[in-house]
This record gives sequence, structure tokens and C-alpha cells, in this order.
Amino acid sequence: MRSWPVPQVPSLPAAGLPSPGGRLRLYDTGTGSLRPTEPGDTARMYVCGITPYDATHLGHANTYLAFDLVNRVWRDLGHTVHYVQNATDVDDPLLERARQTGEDWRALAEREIELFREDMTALRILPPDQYIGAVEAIPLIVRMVERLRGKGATYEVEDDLYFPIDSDPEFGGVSRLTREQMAPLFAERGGDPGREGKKDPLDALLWMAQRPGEPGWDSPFGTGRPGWHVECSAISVEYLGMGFDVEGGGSDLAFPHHEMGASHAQTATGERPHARSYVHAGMVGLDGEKMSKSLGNLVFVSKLRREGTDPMAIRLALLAHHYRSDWEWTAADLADASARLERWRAAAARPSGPAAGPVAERVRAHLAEDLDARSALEEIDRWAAEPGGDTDAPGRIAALADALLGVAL
Ligand code: 5CA
Ligand code: ZN
Repeated sequence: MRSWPVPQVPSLPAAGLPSPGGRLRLYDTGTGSLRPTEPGDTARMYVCGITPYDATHLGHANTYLAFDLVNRVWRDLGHTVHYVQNATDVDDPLLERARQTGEDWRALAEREIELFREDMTALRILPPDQYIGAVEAIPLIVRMVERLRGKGATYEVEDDLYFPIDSDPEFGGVSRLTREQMAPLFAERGGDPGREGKKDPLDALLWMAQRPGEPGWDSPFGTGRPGWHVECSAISVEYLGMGFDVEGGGSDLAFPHHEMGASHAQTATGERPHARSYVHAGMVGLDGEKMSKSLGNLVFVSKLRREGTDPMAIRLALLAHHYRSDWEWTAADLADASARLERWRAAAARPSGPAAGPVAERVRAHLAEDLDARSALEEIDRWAAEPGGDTDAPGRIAALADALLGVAL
């Protein structure tokens, strides 16, 4: 599929700020620890994309923004970034929504993906190099299911195909949950623990035979459509290979989605790990609940934009919270961010200010330590509040805010 336009990212050395050293440390769910990312020249990242309906709410935006920071920090450290994202443009919840509203599911997906592209562009989120829909990926998903079948890691329940989790001796290594913790999450997040004929309640659907009134594609396992986890597993392995640096998404994807995806990939290829770090953003809520399509308590980026909110203020409102924390959106988030944006713009328009070098060093250090954007914002707040005689500083700080935080002043 078409991705979205690449925003200008200023080069900080070209702006007169020296190149940084060091590494980006991120909290890895798979080990439960803060670990340095150690990419080669090219850093490889896969981030799970939207299921295209009710997009783009602030929870989505917050998650994509977190991985945009990863992208920007790696680039600043001199890496090329190979970034891949999917869009789940065929799956149960999308078909269900289309049925409810009487809209064609393809039209719904196309419209919502376009809206998502517009929102991402407005928020200056760097686009993936490959933006891949589930439908267009069906041939490679089928190939992965065939590889699993070749390894004896599939079985049938009626005409559907399942992955037995006991084919991966390290199943559980991504989320590090106990079976007791897994069971309710599996049921809540698209699984079917109660289905008769399954060997283990937690086994995951790989290929679902076509149901009446639903779309289906031909495959060696009959006409049908892919399960959700194998979609991301196949797309990530195809475009990035095994052992890529970061797999990302919101914390609700750690189990079962990233766990299953890793098991599929590791079992199909015989290699491990699927990703070197599994990184998860916190959940944004509204009125005491996680913002979610099923609850309908959503604040949309496009609605805020239509009301005249500067997308850079939305970006700053989200950046003011640590990416891993769960938090609730309130009107004050936006009011504070708009005031901050105004202060920064006024300060960047001054003829001079305090020297930018030490600010850049501290901003980089905060971001390199598990993306502490909040502390990075406070560094620029302090710079904006102080007088100074360095005439290069305002331009350099503007370049810094743009390159690392994606905030165009
Ligand atoms: N298509 C799948 C991933 S393959 C999916 O989960 N789609 S989604 O549209 O439901 O969510 C897209 C991304 O936004 C996921 O990473 C999800 O974890 C994240 N997300 C969803 N709701 C929230 C929320 N309230 N706060 C933060 N992130 C959220
Ligand atoms: Zn995914």
C-alpha cells in the first residue's frame, strides 16, 4: 500500500550541533528490563498498524508517536532505519463493523487508512518504508502457514487451521505471563479458548475457512482468510528478516499478539529471536477506561484538527506523558501543550538565547534513556524561559525540537 509523505528532518550536525554518541536504551517486555538497542548500520523496526475503523484516536497516536521517537533517535545516532508497518485490513472486528453499518468492508478500510495517513502526516510521524495491508500480504502469509505445516506445527479444527503453542518450547518468552494470566487476556483479545476440538485453549487460529457472507482467498488449506497473529509474523519476517531490532505496539499487544507472532516466526524459520526487543506503549484512557473502539470513548486526531487544534500541540500533549505509562486524556493536556507550543515558538523567534549545545546534549540523553520525552520537553522549557546572547541558539533549538521531538516551531 501507499505509505504517507516523509516530513523534513533537519540534520543536527548541519545545524551546528555535534553528532551524539551512545545508544538508545528501551524497556524490553521480553526480558522485563531496560536494554540498549544494538542495531547495525540499519536499525530494523516493525510496528503493528491499525485495524482500520475508528482511527485515529489519541491512543493510536500516542503509540505511533512513541515509535516515531525511536526512529528519530536512531537516525540522530547515525543509523539508517528500516521501518515496516501493517494495516489489518481484513479481520473479525473490521468485518463486524462493516456488517453493522452496511458499508462494504473494503471501502471502510480504505477510507480509514486514508484518514490515518492524513493524521500521521499532520502529526509529522515518519512513515514506514513499507506499509503493508493484510490483504496484499495474503500470498506471503500463506507461505508462512505452509512452512508451519511443513514443520508439523498446524492442526485442523473443522476446516480451520490452528497453531499448537507447544510447538514452541519458548512460548511465553515475550510477555512472560503465567498460563493463568494468559487465559483471560487471550479471551479478551480476539482468542477463542472455548472452541471445541482445540488441543490447548490457547492455540492460535492461523487460517479461517471462509464463512458465509465473508471474503475468502484460495490457499492450499482451502478458501479462507488469515488469522491475526500470523499476519504480522509473516509481514515482519518477509520485509525485515529474523532478529530485527524492535517490535512495537501498545501494551495490549504483548499477549497474545506479539507472543504468538514470535512463536509462529521462530517455529517456521527455526531461528530465534523474532525481534531482539519487544517494546510496548502504555494505554491512553478517557473517563476511567482505556480508549477503545469497543467502548466508543474516543477522541479523534481528525476531530481535533477540524476544530483548529495545531497538530504540534497534540504532539506535545502526548509527549508530556512517558510512553510506557497509562494515563487519561483531559482538556488540560491540550491547554497546557498549546501554551507550551506558544512559549517555544516565541522563544525560537528571539534574536538570541542561551547556547543550544548543552540543551541538545541533555535532550539526547533523556531520549536515549527509554524515551524520556517529558524531561526533554522540560529542558526546552528552561531554555525558552532564560535570556541569552547566542544568536545561533534559536535556530539550533528549533532544529533540535524538529529533528528529535518532531515538533516544528
Ligand atoms: N491491527 C492491530 C495490530 S496488528 C491492532 O491492534 N489495531 S488497533 O487499531 O486496535 O490498534 C493499533 C495500535 O494502537 C496498537 O499498537 C494498539 O496497541 C494501540 N492502541 C489501541 N488503543 C490504544 C490506547 N487506548 N492507548 C494506546 N495505544 C492504543
Ligand atoms: Zn500486529
